[in-house]
Amino acid sequence: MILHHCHQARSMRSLWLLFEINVPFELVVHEFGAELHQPEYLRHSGAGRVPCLIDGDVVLSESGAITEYLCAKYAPELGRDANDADWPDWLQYLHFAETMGAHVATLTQQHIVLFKDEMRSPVLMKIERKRLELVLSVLEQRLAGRDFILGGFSGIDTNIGYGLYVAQHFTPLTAYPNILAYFKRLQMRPAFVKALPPQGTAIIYKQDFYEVWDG
Ligand SMILES: N[C@@H](CCC(=O)N[C@@H](CS)C(=O)NCC(=O)O)C(=O)O
Repeated sequence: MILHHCHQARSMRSLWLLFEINVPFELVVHEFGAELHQPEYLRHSGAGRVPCLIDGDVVLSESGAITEYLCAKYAPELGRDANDADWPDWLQYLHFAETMGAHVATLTQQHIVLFKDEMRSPVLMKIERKRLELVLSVLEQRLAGRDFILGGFSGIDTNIGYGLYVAQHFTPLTAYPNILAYFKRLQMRPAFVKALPPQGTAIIYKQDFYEVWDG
């Protein structure tokens, strides 16, 4: 099995989950940017995105699908199926992770990828931060009285947890006590720590926090 990855990108979800499951795999690390748009890589992931997981003849390049696949095939205890009472919640929150993903991706574009001030939109930055905060308030309610999204650690927590790992760069998580406690719980997991970028490697988030920009 091969995972194509960029440090701090959504592929961190799949890397973290692979470490949780503890199956052998080969990790191929790319630099975030032009390298993903080379013809050789586009053969695997047509839109030039990470993650991309290759398992024999199976090629998947959606982090939610990879979570479903890895849990179903290698770690059913971390997944859910239609026979489980909390399967609807599994589906809802696995996909909800990409609602958060859309906002943090736009904020990443605005604050980091668009490197010249004239390319950026302070209006869009403010709107996307507000929309992210609304998503976080839903998550805050879900986590009231819970340690994890479902009844124990599951694959979903890698998808949601990665969203929080990025979100903390754009809005303070201290406004959400349940989320903060949950995120601290996740950060203590050895598999999460193993999925972090090694010291000295190229990363996307070079600052701890990106303040709303007023132009
Ligand atoms: N919905 C996809 C999104 C994948 C995605 O857009 N990944 C970003 C990194 S976080 C990427 O590869 N961007 C490179 C690019 O757009 O060129 C998923 O959840 O895996």
